[in-house]
Amino acid sequence: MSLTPDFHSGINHGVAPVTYGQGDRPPRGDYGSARADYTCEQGWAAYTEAEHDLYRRLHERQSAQLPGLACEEFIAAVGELGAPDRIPRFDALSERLYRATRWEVVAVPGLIPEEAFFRLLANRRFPVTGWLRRPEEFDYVVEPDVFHDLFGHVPLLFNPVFADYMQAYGAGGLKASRLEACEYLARLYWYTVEFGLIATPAGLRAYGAGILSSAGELRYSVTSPQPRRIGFDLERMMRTRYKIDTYQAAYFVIDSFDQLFDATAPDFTPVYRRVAEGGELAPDSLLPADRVY
Ligand code: HBI
Ligand code: FE
Repeated sequence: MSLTPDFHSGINHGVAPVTYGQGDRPPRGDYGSARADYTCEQGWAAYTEAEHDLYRRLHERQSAQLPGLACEEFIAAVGELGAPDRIPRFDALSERLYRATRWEVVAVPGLIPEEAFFRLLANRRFPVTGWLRRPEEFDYVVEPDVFHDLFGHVPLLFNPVFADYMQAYGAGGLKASRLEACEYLARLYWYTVEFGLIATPAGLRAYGAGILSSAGELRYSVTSPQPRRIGFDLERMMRTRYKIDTYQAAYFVIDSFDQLFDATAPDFTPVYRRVAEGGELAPDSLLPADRVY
């Protein structure tokens, strides 16, 4: 896969999410030390001063560009990660997070199989990769590292409605893995949790972790005239393929986190059937029914 750094979002999941580990790159991280549920120790003492400093510089660069681009709920919660100059200890962070929404952060060696991932989310345990990108990956890293998972994903887990959506997504995933609908859920995850936008009275704002942890895609997703921005439509998103190594061609816009949570209420079996019948859509497709921003 040719990786041209100037056109990358700050993160993508490198391996095609559904065919976990079969991507053209071997999984990165020490999976030998992981438990049966794929969790492992964070190994906080092993981080070097250079790694803490790289984390500090990543945190500083992203924090500077949040106003006017990140949603208010994210900005209000990002401070919960703790001191911005050192990689947080997951156990201390989990104590704060558990008090807020009964979630905890658990260390994993990197990307884990869908079933294990869904099961952790269904149990309100968010998997955070232990390793940090290398200095030469400052602007772009293929796999999710500790900065993407912590800075991108954890702050919104302090938001009660979003926290419930994440658990509902995990619970739905456990059912989907029996229905072979993992690809549809992976797309839903991608266009919401990773690259979602939310409409606010002040304009569109980012809430997706892949955007919020990206040096360039945060501004691009909210302000560039190039990508499509389409109103949230569950089946439309489940039909739409996504690109994993460039900025997104389309972003989907929710009206509220309640809308996201409410969408997980119905039984997805008929949804999956209609998605299968509807057929796949290219990332840059446009349908007559699309609510375009
Ligand atoms: N594993 N550690 C980790 N983090 C993820 O975000 C992740 C994963 N495995 C699979 C996956 N995401 C996606 O396929 C989800 O859509 C299931
Ligand atoms: Fe992610």
